Amino acid sequence: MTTPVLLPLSGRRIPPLNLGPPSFPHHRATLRLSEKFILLLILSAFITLCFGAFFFLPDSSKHKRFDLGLEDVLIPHVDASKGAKNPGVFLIHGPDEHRHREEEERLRNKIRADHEKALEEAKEKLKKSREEIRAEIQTEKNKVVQEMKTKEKKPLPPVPIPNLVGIDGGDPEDNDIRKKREKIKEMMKHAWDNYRIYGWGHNELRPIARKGHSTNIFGNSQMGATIVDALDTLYIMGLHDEFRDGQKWIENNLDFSVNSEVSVFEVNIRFIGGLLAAYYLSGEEIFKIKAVQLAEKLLPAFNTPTGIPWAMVNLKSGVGRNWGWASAGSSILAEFGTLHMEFVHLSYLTGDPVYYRKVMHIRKLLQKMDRPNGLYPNYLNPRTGRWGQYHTSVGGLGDSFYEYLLKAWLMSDKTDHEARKMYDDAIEAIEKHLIKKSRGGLTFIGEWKNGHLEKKMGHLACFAGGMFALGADGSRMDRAGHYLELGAEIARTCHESYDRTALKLGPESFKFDGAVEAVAVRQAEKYYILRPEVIETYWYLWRFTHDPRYRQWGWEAALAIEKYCRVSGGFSGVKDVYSSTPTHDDVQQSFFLAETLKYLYLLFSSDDLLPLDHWVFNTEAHPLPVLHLANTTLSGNPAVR
Ligand code: DMJ
Repeated sequence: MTTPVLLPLSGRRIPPLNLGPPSFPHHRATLRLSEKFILLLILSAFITLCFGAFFFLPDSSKHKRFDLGLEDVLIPHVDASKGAKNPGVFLIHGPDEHRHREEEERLRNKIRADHEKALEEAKEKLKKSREEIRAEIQTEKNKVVQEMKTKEKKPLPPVPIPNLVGIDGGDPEDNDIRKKREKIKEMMKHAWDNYRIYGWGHNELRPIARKGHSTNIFGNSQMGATIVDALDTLYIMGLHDEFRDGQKWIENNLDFSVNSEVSVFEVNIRFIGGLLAAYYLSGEEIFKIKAVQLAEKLLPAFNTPTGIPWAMVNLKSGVGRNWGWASAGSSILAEFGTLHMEFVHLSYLTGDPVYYRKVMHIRKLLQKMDRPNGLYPNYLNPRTGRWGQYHTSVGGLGDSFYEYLLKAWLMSDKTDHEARKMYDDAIEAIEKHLIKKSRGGLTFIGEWKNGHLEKKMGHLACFAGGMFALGADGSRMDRAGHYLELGAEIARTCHESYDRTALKLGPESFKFDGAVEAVAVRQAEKYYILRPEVIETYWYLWRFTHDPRYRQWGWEAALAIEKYCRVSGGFSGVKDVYSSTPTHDDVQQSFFLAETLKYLYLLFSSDDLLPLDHWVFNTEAHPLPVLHLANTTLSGNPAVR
């Protein structure tokens, strides 16, 4: 800073602080010091301005404002069609003019006093030596660090812990089934041990290169995604040493104050979901604390004109943005619509309604919007609150939004009727417009794009078989039988998509076009990346029907994974399921441990392990307890017992 600085209040020109030449060791301190000084001056100017402006404001703006809070939660900030509004604010009018005058006078005096104090402080600062000022800055810094630490350590309020039923065991009676279950556990050990050796602390593993791996959903961070994602699977399999190893890493290394831009959705389903599930299963407080710390870091993503969150957020700066590829700068339905379960639990565990309010706000906004043919488009612009491209799918971009409507209802002990209604309405529209039967008699879920139905179904959409079965009970006009049947038909179609390949593993996406049925056509759609959705559907169908075909189909998939995806350094996806000599993609996805192996293990367990009337699985297969609020107990947590 070499030019003189103007002090706005007095008009006096004062020289800049002379802190010596900006030689290297002092340079940063010099800059910071000058910045601080300027900050003080700006503050003085700001106070002066406010002081002056106060007298020029119209009378009504000086009246006191009251925010109803709750209204703000229940009604969107911006209604795309009607413009901005803020129903949570009202003014006090009335005869008590005198009282208002006194109040104004009091405020004026306060502003005057603050202003003078700030000036005094600025003058005092100018009298101090460089060392003194530096020491003060250091003290302030230490104070902030200390405050942050205290905040991190602050214990969360004790809340009644839901009755936790069936968190271990599940030994099947049948010997053959028990052996299969053991085999799945061994596969988990292989995946975990290799990650432990070659990828520890990285997000994922490259099992062939034998090193860590990551993708843009985790930004440039090394947040141990596989550890967090795998914890609850380790726990239910009884792999307690491995679980404790993971816990130790989390205690000592998992840090969210990183300058990294992450996917809000992925971090929510894998990290927050994983940490919450680990907390409920083990009762270890650290998981809850980490989940809450991380959730706080995600909150700035909701600072958009509509309250619909950005797809990505920088964990350090809080700056958010959307994926460059998303239609018209939109946020994605399956991303902003897949936060509900975790956020409700966060509010439940912290006693802080902020999380609940964020997701309810999204729900209310969606309820108000027009839906073409009753379908939810996949893209919604967070600035304007308008839909982007009219593309609807139950697979990628849409999938877990529908799943979370149903699961919000289940998780609330079936009391969240609003969520159930939204689910029922959505499913009716989906059935009417997207679900068709192929010539060969296979039921499939197509995608609505550019005004017509694309007869293509993604591997991701195969989860819907399980969803239909899970939602059968409680369906409108008691159509439980119909939805169970629909679920079974989707399971059959998805099984066909596996069975019609050389490797007996399903492609990423398959078509129904003329003679082509349940087969991928484009080379780019022939890969299998260890995804869980088909096995997930087998498991739900197994739980609801006990039809042995689901265990048989699940076992076929497990054997194919073992044969074609297992390598000495872990498990890898394959690039072409139609080629009998597979090429590996060299990625062991974290969801392979969180979901694929967990669903397989549950498929070969008895139903008393994580029973579905007590647990609801988030979209990454992390079990969260149903909040039977009438039936909770403060000592229900195994850690407290
Ligand atoms: C998982 O991360 C979740 O299941 C998500 O909902 C979508 N797909 C992947 C696994 O395929």
